[in-house]
Amino acid sequence: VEWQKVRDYQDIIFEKAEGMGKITINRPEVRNAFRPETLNELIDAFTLCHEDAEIGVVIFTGQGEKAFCSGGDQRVRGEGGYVGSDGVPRLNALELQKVIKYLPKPVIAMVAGYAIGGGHVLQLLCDLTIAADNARFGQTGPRVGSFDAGWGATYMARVVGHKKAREIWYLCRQYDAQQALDMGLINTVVPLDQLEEETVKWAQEILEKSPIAIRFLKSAFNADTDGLAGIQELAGNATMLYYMTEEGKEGKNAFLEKRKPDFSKFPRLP
Ligand code: 1HA
Repeated sequence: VEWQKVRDYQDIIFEKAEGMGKITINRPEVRNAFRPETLNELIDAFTLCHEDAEIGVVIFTGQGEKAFCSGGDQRVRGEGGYVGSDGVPRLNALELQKVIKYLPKPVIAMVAGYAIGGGHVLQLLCDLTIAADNARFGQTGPRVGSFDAGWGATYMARVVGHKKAREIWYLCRQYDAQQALDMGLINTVVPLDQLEEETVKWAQEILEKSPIAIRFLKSAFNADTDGLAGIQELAGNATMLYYMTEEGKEGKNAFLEKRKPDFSKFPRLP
């Protein structure tokens, strides 16, 4: 794939090609730990993927072979959150989680090496995860003085079941790629040198499918776990589809033409 750079960033790389976006955390010297600036750049790039009608699937990864992401950069952890260059403590990893979850296109985590802590929660929230055989997964919060009791805990329990999720969080062990696959935490394991090739293959298979079908399925999977916020998203997609119908257009046209709408021609199907 001939990746083309989309925009210049400091902590990440954002490229696209052939209907795919590719977002890479580029801080390999700290195992791709994120600081507030990294998260702001990720939110920006994922938002561009949301807006870009040419992109149908996003691949999310980390630079190098040692890590996908090791979570929050502990060197800038201050009182009340991670402190950026503006001096303000933030927990904007939670904002990024929302952006990934509500992006109406599949996001595939491509994991080589460690997906740990807040970095592990990010891979958890991606639609699919393709892992290299050197990948290692786990939470560290209760060991390093943190926890993600939001989706990090509750959605994990939906994915791997309560017993496994509680084990992962209470013991803070690491799991290799095969163990992660066996517990349903990821989708497949491939040799490290085939990681991108395999991930792109999965992305291309999705891109052959109906975009609206995929979009509704993603929002339905979200709606199941996200209460009214999930329904809001599912309903937004229904509205989009309704606007594309003649019935939906009749209401708008009648208003603009200052006449009574005539919905009589539209069937009330069983
Ligand atoms: O819990 C949350 C949140 C909760 C609510 C809301 C928002 C949240 C946002 C974030 C988080 C968190 O992410 S908490 C969890 C934070 N992360 C960790 O506890 C992982 C820390 N790192 C490790 O356990 C290990 O480094 C590793 C298993 C990922 C890799 O081990 P390895 O291969 O033995 O490398 P290591 O030598 O440990 O690390 C290489 C370099 O990267 C070291 O720097 P150096 O000594 O070369 O100068 C190391 O300090 C640095 N590094 C690794 N991870 C981090 C890091 N530096 C800062 N922050 C890191 N997370």
